[in-house]
Amino acid sequence: MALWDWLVIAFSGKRVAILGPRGAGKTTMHSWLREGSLPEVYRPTHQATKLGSARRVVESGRRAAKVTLKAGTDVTGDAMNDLTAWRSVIAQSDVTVYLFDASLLLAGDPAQRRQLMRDSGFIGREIADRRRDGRTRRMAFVGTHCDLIDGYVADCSAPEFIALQQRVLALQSLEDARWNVHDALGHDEPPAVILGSLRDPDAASDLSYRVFKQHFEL
Ligand SMILES: Nc1nc2c(ncn2[C@@H]2O[C@H](COP(=O)(O)OP(=O)(O)OP(=O)(O)O)[C@@H](O)[C@H]2O)c(=O)[nH]1
Ligand SMILES: [Mg+2]
Repeated sequence: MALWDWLVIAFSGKRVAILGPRGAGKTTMHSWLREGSLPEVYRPTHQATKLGSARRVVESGRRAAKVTLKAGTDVTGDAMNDLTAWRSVIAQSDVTVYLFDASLLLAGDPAQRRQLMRDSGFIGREIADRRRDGRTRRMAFVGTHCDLIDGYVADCSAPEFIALQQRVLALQSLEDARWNVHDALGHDEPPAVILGSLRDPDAASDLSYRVFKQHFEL
């Protein structure tokens, strides 16, 4: 059964929902943004957890962004059982970040693909239902675990990185998932796909910078 984990944080006054399948890196990213450290071991999130407020500086090389994280909730569970919780997360968020394991998706993992389709369909419907609530919603798909892909280089201006991005963008499942939310969002372009890794602090810092500062300009 599909398990979902949700966390909502307030980012410079914006509320951010971090969603995605099991093991995609939600707790890791949350821990990085809130505490500046990465969990030592993988502990699957089993139940909703309250998150306190925190101040953080997100750094990437010489660049730094100050962020204040307000209190939020880290929710997990079977999509069918946790419907109310994650629905309310989407309803409250300005920015939705959907994490997926890019190495699994690229390897053709059927579970990752199925969940991507199901999740994006659900998110699209939820956003569409709230189109007239006065909030401008934005979304990005963020591929983690790229460090596990053969030949991965972390420098996003390198030809190898750009080639990988093209391979991922060419995946039909990701294309379909982006279109699942495109109409609901009502923007000209379907949501962006941002690739990286949460394997170590440097990688996590770089990826969060590119997602939250460069892309969403939060
Ligand atoms: N190599 C590598 N490992 C990663 C990356 N992102 C996360 N991980 C690892 O993957 C495992 C799962 O990460 P979590 O952040 O706990 O995943 P989650 O999305 O919270 O998963 P659930 O709570 O089960 O839904 C952890 O061991 C992380 O250290 C990545 O980009 N690269
Ligand atoms: Mg988790």
